[in-house]
Amino acid sequence: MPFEIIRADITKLSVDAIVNAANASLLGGGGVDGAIHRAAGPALLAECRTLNGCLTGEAKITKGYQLPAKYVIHTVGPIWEGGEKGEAKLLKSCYVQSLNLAVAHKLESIAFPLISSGAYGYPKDQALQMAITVISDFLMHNDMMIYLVVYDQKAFVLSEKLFASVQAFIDLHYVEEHALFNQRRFEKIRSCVTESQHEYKPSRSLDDVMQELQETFSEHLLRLIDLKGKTDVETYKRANIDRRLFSKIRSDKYYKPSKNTVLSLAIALELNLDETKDILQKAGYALSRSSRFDVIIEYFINEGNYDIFEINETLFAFEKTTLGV
Ligand code: AR6
Repeated sequence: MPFEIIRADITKLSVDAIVNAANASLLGGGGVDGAIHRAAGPALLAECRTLNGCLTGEAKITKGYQLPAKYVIHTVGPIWEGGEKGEAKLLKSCYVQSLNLAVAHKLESIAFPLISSGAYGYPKDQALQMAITVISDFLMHNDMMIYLVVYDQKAFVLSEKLFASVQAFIDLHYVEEHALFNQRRFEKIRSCVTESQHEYKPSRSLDDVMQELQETFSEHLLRLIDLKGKTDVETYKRANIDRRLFSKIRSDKYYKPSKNTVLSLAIALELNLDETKDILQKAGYALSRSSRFDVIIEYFINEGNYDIFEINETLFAFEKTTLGV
């Protein structure tokens, strides 16, 4: 199941569990901890008192009380002391232990704040990278809807290098639309002229063409999955889409997916630009140079970078929206 980065107040989310970036006493504090206790009401503190605190890197679960979330998973992140004191290992453990608790309680959805990135001073870009890495590894072997909640504007920092190259690609391609339109028109006219000068020689048999024409999006996708030697599970996980959505596509030959779903699957199958355009066309869509979203996808395909979580990090930074789900 998928992973989404969202900008929200975690106390407002209707998920099975929200994660609290707590301190070792588990008796409340500032930041997200304070906000969760305020929203949950005093019964949360009463239950926390029975837990005897929590060690750094570990996690404990309580009910959600007045929160829309059913549970709160309290975890204690490391205090940043320069990075040489095992902070990364401890931060990783916070995510892993919280996710393990969620599995043990058979939870289907969970929302994390960026643990340690506030009062505890962990550099936000590294905290974000850690969250993304652990969550994406986990999702390769587990089914859960996971939200990573980014609260303040500054929390979201793409690596400068990636940001600069995506920005350069957008600048080059996005603004070129007008010139491109004229160029396309010119090419179309030219190809009409050339075609009329040549005898039409079909390169494929009529049967082949009919076969291709009749292939629906669903059939095309299933054929590509086989062709690329992937499994269904691998495909929908890499696409960051829900297993149930994938089953619908598989069982309904005429399923009409959203453009977002098609692009997610194209990334999962590591399709090149032409193959991506083909599969989009099967579902009635096209890549547009006047959509920044599409230009960013094109950038990653050109780079041969099919890491959906890195793509989503970038889409979120530029467009406040992501692939999959
Ligand atoms: N929803 C989502 N994220 C939030 C919210 C919210 N309502 N409020 C803050 N954040 P912090 P820490 C973000 O300081 O660094 C407490 O006093 C915030 O922008 O809450 O792990 C505890 O009791 C930041 O990115 O937690 C501990 O003593 C992230 O949540 C100590 O702070 C974490 O910031 C823990 O420090």
